[in-house]
Amino acid sequence: MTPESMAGAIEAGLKTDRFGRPLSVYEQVGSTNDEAAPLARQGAPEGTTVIAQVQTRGRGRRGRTWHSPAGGLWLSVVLRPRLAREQWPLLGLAASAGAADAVGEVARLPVRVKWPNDLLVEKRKIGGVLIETSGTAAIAGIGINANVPPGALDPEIGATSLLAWLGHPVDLVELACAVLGRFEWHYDLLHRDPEAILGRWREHDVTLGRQVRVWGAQDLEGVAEDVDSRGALLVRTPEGLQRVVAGDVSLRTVETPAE
Ligand code: BT5
Repeated sequence: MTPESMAGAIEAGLKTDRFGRPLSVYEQVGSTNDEAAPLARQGAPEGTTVIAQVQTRGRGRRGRTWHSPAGGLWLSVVLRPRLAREQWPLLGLAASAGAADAVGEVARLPVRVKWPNDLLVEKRKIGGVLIETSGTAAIAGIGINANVPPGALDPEIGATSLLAWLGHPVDLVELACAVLGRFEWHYDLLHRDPEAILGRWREHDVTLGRQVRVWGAQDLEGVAEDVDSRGALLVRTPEGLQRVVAGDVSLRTVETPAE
């Protein structure tokens, strides 16, 4: 599908109020977040969206590489949050809950979210969310390994794709419309009732109640008890309850004592 025909089909299928409008679709860019950031600085309206069929310099958090071959859905949305800055981490939870719902709707797969931003099918990563700031705007990047052939992702990273899981491709246009629609819905909910987004996120969550290891900005182990009103993960450790605002989390298998 050419970028022009993809853009036309998405515009025709969108049920959103703002997200996906206006929309640019490219065959290849470095990173869709890098395309969206200057648009935001130039005053692009909330919902402005950039989609690329391939990213050559896709990135994850802390400068990590995000593999973005053909077949995936790589998109960024310009946001102009009307939230206190300390609530901005909730944008990532809204985006991941929306993306998880969208994949569930289109692929009929139960997608789980792992704090802060991983989309998982079973234990494998099928997508991720990267929120960056650009002046007073935020750029929400969402990547989903939709029709990425199994061999196109490095086996080391434990990733999967919808194609590998289902055995057939999904309609990328339908998926893009669903992601933008469900993300907008969650984003609007976040503005109406910030606490409610936590409830929506928890419906998909695999982190809470689990023994976790956190590393990155903080290094600790304990049981993930909850997510607070600013999106931080609360982990019960032998030293007490720790508030984790950023970092990576791995889930430990809980050892049940022998009877
Ligand atoms: C993320 O980072 O999961 C955020 C990914 C966001 C990607 C979107 S695509 C559109 C927009 N434009 C961009 O340039 N980025 C956003 P993080 O939690 O840091 O995870 C990164 C790690 O995931 C890497 O270090 C790899 O281990 C793994 N990884 C890389 N590519 C992957 C892929 N395609 N599928 C699954 N895992 C991957």
